[in-house]
Amino acid sequence: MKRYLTLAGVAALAVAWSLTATAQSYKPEYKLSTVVGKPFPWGNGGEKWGDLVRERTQGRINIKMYPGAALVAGDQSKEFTALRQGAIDLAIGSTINWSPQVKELNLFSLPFLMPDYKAIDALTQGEVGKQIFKAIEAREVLPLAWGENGFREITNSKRAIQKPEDLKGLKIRFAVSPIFAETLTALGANPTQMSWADAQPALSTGAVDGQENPLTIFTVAKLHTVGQKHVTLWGYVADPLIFAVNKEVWASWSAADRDVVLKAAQDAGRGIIAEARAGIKPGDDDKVLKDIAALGVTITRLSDADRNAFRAATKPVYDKWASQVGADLVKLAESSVAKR
Ligand code: X2X
Repeated sequence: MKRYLTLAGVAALAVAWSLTATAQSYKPEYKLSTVVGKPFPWGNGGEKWGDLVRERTQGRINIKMYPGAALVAGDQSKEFTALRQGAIDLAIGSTINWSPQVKELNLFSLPFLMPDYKAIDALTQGEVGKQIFKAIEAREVLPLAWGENGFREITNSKRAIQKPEDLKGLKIRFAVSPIFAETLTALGANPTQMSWADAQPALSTGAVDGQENPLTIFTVAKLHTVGQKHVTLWGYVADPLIFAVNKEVWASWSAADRDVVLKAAQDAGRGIIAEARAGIKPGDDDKVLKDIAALGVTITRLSDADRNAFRAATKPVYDKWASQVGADLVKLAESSVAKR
């Protein structure tokens, strides 16, 4: 008997094929990389992003967070490359960790560029932020939204740091990017690069004397228990976080689902920023500072003159790196900060 398909049969087949295609192009799990998990604000934001996306896509997109930079065996400096190449589907990355691959991200590591939160916002939410996103896209990764790790304060086990001379000879761990080595060297310290995973044991054995990180990292990681008895609020740099997705993964999703992922990133990003800033503003909202002091940790604040001494000592590093980052971008950043 001759077999042929009726029009209705063809249509049914087309629907079946497109369903199969959809099922095949969506993976059962999308891997999200972060350096720290819950209950750091960064990890809370990662979980929130996944939850919002799962909920708003009725489970079509299932994001699982891998903290500890686990998808790159803990080496946070390789996260961006793994995201570009597809070993990582999505990431919330610190500008510091991605700066070896995207040199423009060293902008945020220029010492004393950003004096306050308004300055961070003036950069990330303005024209500078747009140019930074373009620079990331030019490296074939799609940036979606901003978050925040925070102002990085210096801590150590030896003494209170009030002026550059106090840093002399201290072994200080930094995460990634030679700008940190140069800044710390300009201040007389001995910088050592290591991952976050290696930093905590190194602090605890005294292999290094100190480190620099936002206060939310200090409190959640309980750095006072690994000898960090002195915190100086110098706010020399701040690292924003960037929500991003691998380009092929992005292309595999429907337009409606992409929109969900984007909006959820923006929502989770706002949540991280609020959490990263809560309780550490000198003045009315300083609960975290009080909690740290209650642990027996000394908190050192800088006068304008003190801060200017650090700024002057690191000025050559700023100038050198301004040209590496791009003179025009740095000028735009400086004027955005001045106008904030
Ligand atoms: O390693 C660090 O210091 C951390 C957690 O702040 C970053 O990933 C940049």
